[in-house]
Amino acid sequence: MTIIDLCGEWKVTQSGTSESMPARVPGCVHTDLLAANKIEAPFYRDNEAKQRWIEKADWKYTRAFDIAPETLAQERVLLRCYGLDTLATIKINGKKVAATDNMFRTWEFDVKDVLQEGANTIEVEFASPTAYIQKRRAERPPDGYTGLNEMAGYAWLRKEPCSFGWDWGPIFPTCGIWRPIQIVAFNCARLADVYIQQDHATAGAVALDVSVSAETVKDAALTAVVTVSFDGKTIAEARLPLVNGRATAQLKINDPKLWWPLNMGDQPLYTVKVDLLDASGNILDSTAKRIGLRTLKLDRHPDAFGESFQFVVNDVPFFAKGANWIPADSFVVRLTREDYARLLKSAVEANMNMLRVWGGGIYENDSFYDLCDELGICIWQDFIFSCSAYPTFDEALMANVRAEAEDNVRRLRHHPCIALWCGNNELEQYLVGDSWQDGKMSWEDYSKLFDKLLPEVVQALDPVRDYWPSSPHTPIGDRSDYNDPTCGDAHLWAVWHGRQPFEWYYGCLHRFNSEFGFQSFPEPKTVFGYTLPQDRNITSYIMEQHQRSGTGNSLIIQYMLDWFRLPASFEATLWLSQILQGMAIKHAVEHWRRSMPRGMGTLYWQLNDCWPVASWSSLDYHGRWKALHYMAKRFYSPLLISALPNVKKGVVEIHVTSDLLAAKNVDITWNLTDLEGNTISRGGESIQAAPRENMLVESLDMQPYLDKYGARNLLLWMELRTGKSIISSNLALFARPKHLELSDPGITTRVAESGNDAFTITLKARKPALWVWLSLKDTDAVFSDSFFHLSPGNSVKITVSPASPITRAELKKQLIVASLMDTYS
Ligand code: BMA
Repeated sequence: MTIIDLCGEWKVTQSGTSESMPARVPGCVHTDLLAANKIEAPFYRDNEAKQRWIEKADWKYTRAFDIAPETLAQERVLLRCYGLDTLATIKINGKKVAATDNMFRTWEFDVKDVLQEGANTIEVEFASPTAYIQKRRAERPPDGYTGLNEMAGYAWLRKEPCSFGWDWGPIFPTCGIWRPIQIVAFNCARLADVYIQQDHATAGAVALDVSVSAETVKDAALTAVVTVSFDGKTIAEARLPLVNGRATAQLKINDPKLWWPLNMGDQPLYTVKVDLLDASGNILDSTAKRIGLRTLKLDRHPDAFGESFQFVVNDVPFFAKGANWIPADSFVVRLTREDYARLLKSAVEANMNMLRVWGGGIYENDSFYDLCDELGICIWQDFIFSCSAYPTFDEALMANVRAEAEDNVRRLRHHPCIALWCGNNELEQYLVGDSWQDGKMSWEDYSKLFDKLLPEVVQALDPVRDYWPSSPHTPIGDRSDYNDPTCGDAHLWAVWHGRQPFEWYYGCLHRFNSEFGFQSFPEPKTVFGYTLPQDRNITSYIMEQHQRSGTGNSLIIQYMLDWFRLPASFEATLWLSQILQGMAIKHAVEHWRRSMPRGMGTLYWQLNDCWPVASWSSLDYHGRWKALHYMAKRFYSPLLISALPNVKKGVVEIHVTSDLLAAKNVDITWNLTDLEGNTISRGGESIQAAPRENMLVESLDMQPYLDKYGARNLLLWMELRTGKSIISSNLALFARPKHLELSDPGITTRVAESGNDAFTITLKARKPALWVWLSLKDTDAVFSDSFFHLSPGNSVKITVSPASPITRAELKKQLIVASLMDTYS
């Protein structure tokens, strides 16, 4: 097989003009214009609005390439495009090869007849996606519902929905050859498909069925050689003839090393290689897939609360802890494996074992799923349909979607990380109703796609994986009655969109919370990157341009005033918004972890950002950790100590939640102090934390202390240790922090080098210091902890390896240590 890579240098021209500029493939027109200095940085201030002309134009990509006579002489010669975004017309040597209309498909076209020996040219012209969706809308009015920030009509085009704007994302519907493109030439036959099935029924072994199918150009005797290797060593091999282009190899792996999600075990990966041989033993084609040996199911069975909704890996149910993933850049083409690794490793550091690839973005790149396999992050994978009625009455769209679903299920099904296929995001919630004329889909139209077409594809190509029609979805009773607390998954938005207080979460006992969230601003460093000094007020035009959730900034302030004093400066407002966000999600997650096994998962909205913006993310566009991410690291800890204070009843419950697979002996202590840090009462006990359970360890009678000191003068500090190490710590308040008369905590810091460009920062406080955070003025750094509480007398050691090496003196100069009190003045 000959493969000619067509990636690299191309030229791009705006259609109807003659000036061309250099282009990169894979790439997109916005990044090409940026590289050619034709546009300013798209995310800076309000440049987005000035760049909307780009999406209205058509763009032509061209390049020349050579074809050797022996390539052209092969029996089949194809053009293979792994991703064309989106409305492409392809010509080779001036002759039209094809037109495409789906960015999520892999396209192949026979090009033997249009190619010539020697010099050839290829041209891929992209038509304006926005002109197209406007045209389709006009043909079949009115629209299905679209949110405030999304361009209406995006449901007509199989293109990343959020590129048309979202309530956290800008409008950059770009175009380009966004994944590799190549010429493929072969004789006789090639591999058409390889599907690997695992059977775990026998103890001590895993049986693999490797089904191979070939596409043949002519009759020929073909052989498949299948090898399984682990750690570079071949551990199983089979060699078998293909009959009618098919063969299934059966291999056995003894003493299998099982794949586990994060914190449950390791992530061993096996490689399954398939070679296709002709009668003389020549290799015609080969492929390799990395697999993990595990079973991973969504378990739904009737139980005391209704119907369970829990993921079960290797027969062990586990609490899913994580967040929702959106495209990590408005220009997804510039994401590298390193970018994915940085974000996914941050997810791991925050103890996340599951992410939901949300249906308004893209089916992610292979490297994303490879990394999740390696890191033990399970993936809830939505098909890419979100927040709109879809015109499923359009036969051509349905055929297009079927091909897209088949491509992506085939591409991704070998990944051990994938836990679930889900039909769509939030369509059942409010988009299905009487008719298209109401801006909604009928249930009949909805069912065609989400109850029939997509589950059919999953059943045919990946039958062992579960399919879930929508998120959220309720499987019992009236399905339009979403967010049923007894079954299914829930998107709980009364906090934030519904303006309910954080305590609202305590009334929710859903089975699986796949979305809930609260916004914050990014940190000053990030905000300074998209603003000028005169923009630095949260009500400025530019700050509001970088806020897409309606009146989001005023909502942040509304909640802030419920909890905190009005911050004294712009920067303090940014930081305090992060603390507020962290608290909202901490309330929710700790409550739902305590509710296990009734509730078996929390995926907060949202992990990451696609540009610098005020949003629900815990990692900003640059991957900088917001307060929420540090708090997630603590509230997602496998062993968690948490408190549930009830001032009205005069009690506080102390809980220990364990996600561990085995019982663990732990020591827990609590220390009730006044605001000066003087101990009023303390206690502790040693317990055995039951595996995968929540335990109410203690109900402390607080009435005497509330009577004597008042709710505004009490702090309850809790710690959970195994041996000498503190595994989890927490603080309970009995009044809103704004009402606490805190004193200056008098924090002191000591900085020591700890080798390999890392430092240890020792912090001490004279008085209780709440939400102590660290940052470096000009250098990026993730600290071992931040946004924690410091009790007097205790010293806390924080480690840090700045992103770019700096000296101790430089670190000391840049180091900012602050706490709640610093937002007051
Ligand atoms: C959800 C998501 C997104 C949205 C988020 C915040 O429901 O599915 O569509 O961005 O809420 O509003």
